[in-house]
Amino acid sequence: ILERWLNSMLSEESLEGQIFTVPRVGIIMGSDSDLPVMRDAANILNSLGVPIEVRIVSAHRTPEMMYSYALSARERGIQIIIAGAGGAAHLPGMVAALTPLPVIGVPVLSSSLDGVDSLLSIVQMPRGVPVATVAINNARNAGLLAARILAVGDADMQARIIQYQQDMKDDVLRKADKLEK
Ligand code: RP5
Repeated sequence: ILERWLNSMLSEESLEGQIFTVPRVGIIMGSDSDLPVMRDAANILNSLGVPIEVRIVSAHRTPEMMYSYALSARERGIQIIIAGAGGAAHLPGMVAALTPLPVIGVPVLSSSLDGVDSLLSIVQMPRGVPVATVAINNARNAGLLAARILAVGDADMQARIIQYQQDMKDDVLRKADKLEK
């Protein structure tokens, strides 16, 4: 039920084709309050055709669930985990400690310290336990980074990323052109 509710929070088009596919990227977050930020990761991965799953898993409120999620992810076919959290953002680091999969951390903007607390909690990992940390609230980049990692062994995915880059470039050039006129 939670999965359906989370998916219904994503855009309509993003749900297409996702339901019966084995997810390659797990998107997890500490609270449903992170969803408005984390949906950007889900949407970009959906638009690139990467099957995902979206879960709420809290390091502090549901530690057992976090533990079993991190331990089972690889066996279930997940290849990359994107973990978003705010404040005392321990989720990405703890998951990275429990799985051999690459973990990408998204620091979610917190109300009192402008997200710097989230950023530092996620980025300052001890040697040996890496978390690839994107900018505060930049879940889209987390999704794009996950797609780039998958593309190393996936020519179709690489073509989609090259197309994404081309579209971005065209968009900037179009805007620059409009400004000059
Ligand atoms: C963290 O605490 C979550 O990742 C969230 O960013 C933050 C606040 O959670 P709520 O109190 O809004 O549920 O665990």
